Amino acid sequence: SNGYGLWLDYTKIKDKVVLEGYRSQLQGIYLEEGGATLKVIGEELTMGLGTLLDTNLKFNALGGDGNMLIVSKYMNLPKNLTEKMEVDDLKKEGYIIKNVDMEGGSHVVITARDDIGLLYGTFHFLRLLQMHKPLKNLEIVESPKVDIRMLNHWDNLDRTIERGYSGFSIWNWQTLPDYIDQRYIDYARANASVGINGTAVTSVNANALILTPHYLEKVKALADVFRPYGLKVYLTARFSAPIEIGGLKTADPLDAKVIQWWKNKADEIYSIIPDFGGFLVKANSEGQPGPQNYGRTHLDGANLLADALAPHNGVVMWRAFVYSEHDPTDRAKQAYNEFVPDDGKYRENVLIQVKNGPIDFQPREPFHPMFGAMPNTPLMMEFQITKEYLGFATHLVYLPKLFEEVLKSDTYRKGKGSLVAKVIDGSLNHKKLTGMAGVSNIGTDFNWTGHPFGQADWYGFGRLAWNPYMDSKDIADEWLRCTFTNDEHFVGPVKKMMMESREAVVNYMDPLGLHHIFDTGHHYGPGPWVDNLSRPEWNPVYYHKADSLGIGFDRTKTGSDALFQYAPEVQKMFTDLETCPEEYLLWFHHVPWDYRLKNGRTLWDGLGIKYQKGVDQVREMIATWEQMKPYVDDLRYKQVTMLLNIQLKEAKWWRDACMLYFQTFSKMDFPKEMEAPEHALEYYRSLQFPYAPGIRPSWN
Ligand code: BDP
Repeated sequence: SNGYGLWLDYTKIKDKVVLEGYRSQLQGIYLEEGGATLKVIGEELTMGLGTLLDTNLKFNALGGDGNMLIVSKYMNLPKNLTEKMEVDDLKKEGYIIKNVDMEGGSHVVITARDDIGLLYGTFHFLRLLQMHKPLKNLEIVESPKVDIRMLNHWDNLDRTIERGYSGFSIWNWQTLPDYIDQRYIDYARANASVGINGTAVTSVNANALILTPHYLEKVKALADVFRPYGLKVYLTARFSAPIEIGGLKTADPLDAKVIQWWKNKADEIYSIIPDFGGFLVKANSEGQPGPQNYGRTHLDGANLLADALAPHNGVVMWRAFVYSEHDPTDRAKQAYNEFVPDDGKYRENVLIQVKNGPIDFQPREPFHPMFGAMPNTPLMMEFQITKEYLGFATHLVYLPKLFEEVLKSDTYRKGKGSLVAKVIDGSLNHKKLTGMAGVSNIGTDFNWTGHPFGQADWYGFGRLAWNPYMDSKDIADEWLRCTFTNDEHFVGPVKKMMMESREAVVNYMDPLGLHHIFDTGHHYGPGPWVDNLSRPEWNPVYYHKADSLGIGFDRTKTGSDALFQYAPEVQKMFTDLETCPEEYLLWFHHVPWDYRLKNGRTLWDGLGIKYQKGVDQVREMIATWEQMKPYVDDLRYKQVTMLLNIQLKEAKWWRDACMLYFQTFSKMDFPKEMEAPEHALEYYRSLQFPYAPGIRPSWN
């Protein structure tokens, strides 16, 4: 295997007992007839079962002899089957997989209300086989907990990808619409296999050209490929498009001509792509145009686009990632201040898309205070699957662990148990519209994601968007078995390595609540010393605030009081040093260098010990991987080995650069647990990147 096949790279089951069991259970297939999605199901079963069981499958009519796999919508199943099934809980896109015994045989039935449900059920069923699960006593009832489960591609029209580390954009705008790259199909299939049902194909730093007829024809071609897989297309809408491609003098959201322009544009798009999903918008953020350019608000802007899309059932995903250099308060507070006062005033088809934390996809952030604070507005989650601040596609960091931590955080907005997951699935405030987005890590690299383990982040994002209560460990288990092998000698240790990898990166980059101490522009290596960028809140020194007294950002009442934006229980927990988890210590507090941590050591020692621990954890990962050679193909074995060695080198780089720099303030000796740095601080400060992918020109 070379990695292109992802977790869907079916291979013949080697375990004889398992294989024979499956063969006798699956003597034939009944697949309902129908349109494009049913055809896709047939292909997937032919290829999947054909390969896994190494047989030519027989598609039969219902009612013959033998044990069958029956794939059919509920309404089309014969009564003697449906009477044995309970479908009340089955929602749109959901499915049931169940054993039903009848005269003639013992069958496995996959049923659903719609074709896409059948497709999702089919993928689930194939996963059971890939994982060697028994096909007896199946009683699987699955419905998605979140409506919109989508990828956000930060892909530019010239095929570069902002924060993309796996090659160039897979969308070839030059050869579209006439040339359909096989990748588009494989992409749709992979997404469907984990329940992803939407994709915004263009960057949030948008180019208005995508909304011109020339490009819309190309987008239509993609939408046509994706449709059978249940994947809807969304586009990013540049707020100034009415000026740039519409010839208007203004983009003021209250201007009648502008209102008409967006309405016409929406009508035009839907005439080309009837099931178009809607717009994703970054406005008045980091130089992007928006309603505030005209003295209007985010509310005005979002509702303008919502009204244009509403007749076609389209949605607006308006991003909350806004912060202004003119606002002297803490950057972490700004999104909440902008949006929360307008809770309940947004149109019904608007979702506010909120990053998981209040700053920007750091290795660890507390959950965003907007979650739970807007009970009358749908808030959707934005995770970043591409690892802008977690070592790009070079470091092995299993992200679903991070996602899970956020989703299981308690907002306390309606008392204990008001988890972020409940905000996202809408259950906390009975939301009608729900969503989760992940900034894609996919590119033209042969294996899609650069690092072979980056595939697990795509996979895991999809699984969590389907069910935000899933355990990241179970997801790792699934992914490993489907992608590599079921051999327990492999699955056990590698799963452990994945589960620990997130804490490792926090330890060697940003321990104890440190954040945003990355070097300028590329955000790859350490740059805690950077203080020369034009906007204060782009500089690492703004975030760590190290001085002779101590380190950390005081976000309590004595500081920026960002804590005020959380529910009282959360405020209290983070404010009190006794109860503030040490993971968030320097996020919320400026603490003296000789402050005593829970283990009795000084903060300074604790910092050094954490950095060292991160390095040691990567060493352990390498030791684990070395044992895995017998279970993995040579190619991926070598790739991961090389990448882990880079990760070790860079973990040390982070440790040494940060500790040497912070030492200029603490003036204390390194703790005895810490290995001595290999170079002097000046060396680390002088390191330059000749080339780092994914940066926009003149970006911070
Ligand atoms: C930051 C990235 C920047 C994005 C921005 C965003 O550095 O490239 O444009 O987020 O989310 O993480 O809009």
